[in-house]
Amino acid sequence: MKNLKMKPMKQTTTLFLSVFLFCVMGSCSEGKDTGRQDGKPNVLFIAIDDLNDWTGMLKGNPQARTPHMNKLASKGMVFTNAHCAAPACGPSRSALMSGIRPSTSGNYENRNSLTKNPILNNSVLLPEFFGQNGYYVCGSGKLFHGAHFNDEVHGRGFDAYYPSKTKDQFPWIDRFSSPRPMNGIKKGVARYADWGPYAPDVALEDINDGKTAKWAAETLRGGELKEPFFMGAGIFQPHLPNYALQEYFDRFPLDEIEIPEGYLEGDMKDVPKASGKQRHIAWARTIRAAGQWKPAIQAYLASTAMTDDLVGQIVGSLEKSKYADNTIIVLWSDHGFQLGEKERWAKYSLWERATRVNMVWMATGVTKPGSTCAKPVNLLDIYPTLASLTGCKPPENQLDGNDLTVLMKNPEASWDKSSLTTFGYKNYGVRSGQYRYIVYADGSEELYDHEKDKWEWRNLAADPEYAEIKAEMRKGIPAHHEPMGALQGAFERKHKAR
Ligand SMILES: [Ca+2]
Repeated sequence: MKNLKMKPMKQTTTLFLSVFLFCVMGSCSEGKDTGRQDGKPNVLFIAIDDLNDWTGMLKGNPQARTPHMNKLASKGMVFTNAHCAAPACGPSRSALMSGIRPSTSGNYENRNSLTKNPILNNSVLLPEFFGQNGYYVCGSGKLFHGAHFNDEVHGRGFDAYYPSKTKDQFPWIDRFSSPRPMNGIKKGVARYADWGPYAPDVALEDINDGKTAKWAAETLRGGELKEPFFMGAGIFQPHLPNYALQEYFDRFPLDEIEIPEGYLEGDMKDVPKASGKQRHIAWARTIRAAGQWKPAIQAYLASTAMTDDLVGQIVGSLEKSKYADNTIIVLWSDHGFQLGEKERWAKYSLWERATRVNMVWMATGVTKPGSTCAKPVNLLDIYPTLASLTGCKPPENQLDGNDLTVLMKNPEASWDKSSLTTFGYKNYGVRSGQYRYIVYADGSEELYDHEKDKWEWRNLAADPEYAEIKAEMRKGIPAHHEPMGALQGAFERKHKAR
């Protein structure tokens, strides 16, 4: 399937060959000629920010309402044990877009630079990869980490970016139903950790995520894209602040909101102190003390429901377009989020709540509609999998991830890999089919058995009975630990000023 290339030839032969290649690649839809001229499928790449497993397809919270994502899942394939490469926007997206894991690149945290990191800067970033393979590459919204995009990447690899190649859209607009902070918490949480409804006259297309979705939907429906194309659409919600239209808050009445099932009083008693050395956000305590736990959950659910409607706009438009039969869809979120579990209101940890992500694929003729796969996979696998599905040869000696097409064809295929999440230098979380193993830079450990303990309440690491399991899990930890790479300009200046 790899490196299928064609030279120009007479049109009839080209048409015959493109249909033939399309079928060979397993993408032939009932023998229908889709009109493609070079045998390569288009790619629709949908990124969602800070969306944890509170979705219909991952079933992390029965109160979540995501009908459009569920519908996409029913037509494609969901990886139910997928994890991020790093539990923060910057390093997660740098890893996904380069295919290089943080321990290889040294890009561990949001303050790390992408372009000042020679390993990442010299890599072929995913949009560049598609450009080099003859794709028209366009995008909008948050695909890279905002600071990387605005200050560093500047639309690198994109033929077009809406509305600008050099400046990302601001995540929210200043038209609210009441003065900010709308949650009434004036101290103890960052200013952007707010939530509440927009003013009543604000429509979806007025807010920036709505503009991204509208651009993607209209561009697809317009039918004038040069093929093959790679289109990226990045939705910022449900990242904080959780500002959404009132109608989405109304879908989740406050008196029906339940606290997270994964929350346990005293859950931190058997957790090593090293976990607190990672960026620990004490917002959970502040939010609870202010009596705002349930309103904050309501806002996350509301923002997720709004995001889901935007996904519905984009995917619905693709389905109605002429590209419907020859476009691969991958939808992913950059990491999970803890809404009070383990005393955190944040991502930034190596626990399941922060590492588990949504990863949905639809590749006609490859993924079986409504299928799921529980093998441990990673966002790092997206780059090599897209290369495989499109028949484009991946860059040599660059990609750390795995090609998932073997699991797409057979979700029960033999798979001896675990999924690795890195946060900061030498802190690792390894997920297998059954266990999560965490080891921090100081050597302290955690081990959880997901068959008995899906919320990771009972740390088994000190139990000698699990010595062999731990040894097995350690095989998922890389041998090389690249030192922390260069910082972004703003962080560098702050560092020097100290
Ligand atoms: Ca994020």
